[in-house]
Amino acid sequence: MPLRCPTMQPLRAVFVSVCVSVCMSMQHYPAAWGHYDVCKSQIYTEEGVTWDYMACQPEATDMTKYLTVSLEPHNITCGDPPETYCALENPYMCNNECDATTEELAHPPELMFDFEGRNPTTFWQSTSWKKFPKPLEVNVTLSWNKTIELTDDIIVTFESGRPEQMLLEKSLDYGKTWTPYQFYATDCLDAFTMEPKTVNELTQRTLLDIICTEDYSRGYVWKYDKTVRFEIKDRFALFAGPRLHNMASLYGQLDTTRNLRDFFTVTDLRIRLLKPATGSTVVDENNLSRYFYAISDIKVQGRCKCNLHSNSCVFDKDKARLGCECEHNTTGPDCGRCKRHYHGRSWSVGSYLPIPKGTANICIHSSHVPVHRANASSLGTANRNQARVCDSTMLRCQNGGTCHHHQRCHCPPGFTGILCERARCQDPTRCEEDPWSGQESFHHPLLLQHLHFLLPGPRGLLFTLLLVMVVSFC
Ligand SMILES: [Ca+2]
Repeated sequence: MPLRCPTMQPLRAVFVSVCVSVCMSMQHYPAAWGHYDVCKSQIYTEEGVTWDYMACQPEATDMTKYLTVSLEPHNITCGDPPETYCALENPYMCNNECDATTEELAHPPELMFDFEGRNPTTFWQSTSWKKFPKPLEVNVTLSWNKTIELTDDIIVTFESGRPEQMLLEKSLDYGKTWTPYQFYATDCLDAFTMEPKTVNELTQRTLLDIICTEDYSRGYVWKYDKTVRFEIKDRFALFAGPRLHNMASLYGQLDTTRNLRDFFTVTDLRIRLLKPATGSTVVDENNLSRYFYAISDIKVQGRCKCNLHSNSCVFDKDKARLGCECEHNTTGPDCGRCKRHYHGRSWSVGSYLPIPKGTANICIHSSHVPVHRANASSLGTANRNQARVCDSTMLRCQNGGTCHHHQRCHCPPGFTGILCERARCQDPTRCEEDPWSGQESFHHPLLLQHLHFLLPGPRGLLFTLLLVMVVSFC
């Protein structure tokens, strides 16, 4: 896991170098892949202390803490007037009371998101199907007022039987338009004229297909299987392998396929309950109190979408909304544009590639042309798809170089470097080590000098010698 290096003082920069070198050596381990939890760190180069920028994203978390829930119809919650319900499997067991005016007997929507683990469970409950044969339909809408990226399965736990027909929808535009995520039915053909499928039948090519599944609706023995899932991880696994061990492959796909990235991104989710569990092919019209919806828990794991320009997302209680704390000279709720005076080139999303640090694609000052090494990662040396190395209008290749597809500068003879900023070395015996190789700061003699200065005495010498051995080994 990359270490943070939060120092500003020149002398301590030596330690920063060590810190960065430790970071880099640790990042060889696959376990460190895909964290993207640091946006920038200070490094020591021949030009002094400077920033090294990386793609970064907030940690995944329980997103139900930040949502607002709304129901349609708005008066669909039970208890006004009070009602008594019977058990689906036993019409003579009628001991479920709902009364909105009594706290112990009320079942408001927020009980879908409270801390579970208590016994008995707490749950939201709808009115019963007293208007049968008119359909009993309820929309449960979860809104974040912010784009978020789903990172784990959506799990809805029912206290009633699982619905015989249900649709999960998503919105990417704050609820203006909706698209289906997945259909659920005891009989997909009958309910939605769709062939039943399971997520296991999806392939990389069909991952974005919207399916109808019968996995979560069948069976009368609902007491033992109460959950309905939308399988995010199984979809990830199509690229990252069954145990998600190859996240690099997934990140590569997310970088290059916008549809795929958008597939897991939402501002709102809508659970459309279309037909309650009946446990039978016929509805018992003499006891409609057996039919209703009740949900005890909804799990949504995800992270704020910050376009890889922020590792932190905060909830503003006054505005009641989440917002990214943007780095890389970006701004906006999703870090979706460059800050004022930082339009040296057009805004660009960060990139997961190259693993493990990605490419920051920072916004640069309008008057600034980046030539120093610290921006190497932000210039996108390795990402062929998202990173913009050069721009014909705003960020010119130097010394007569020409920009090709925003990806590389074609340099004239005699010049080299990402932006053709360096004279090509004619005599290798007199050339310095390539400053773009990314390793020279570890071998810099000043590093050892400063270390010995900072750690005097025999212990300092021993430490210095140990460091020399480590550096030489690297
Ligand atoms: Ca609950």
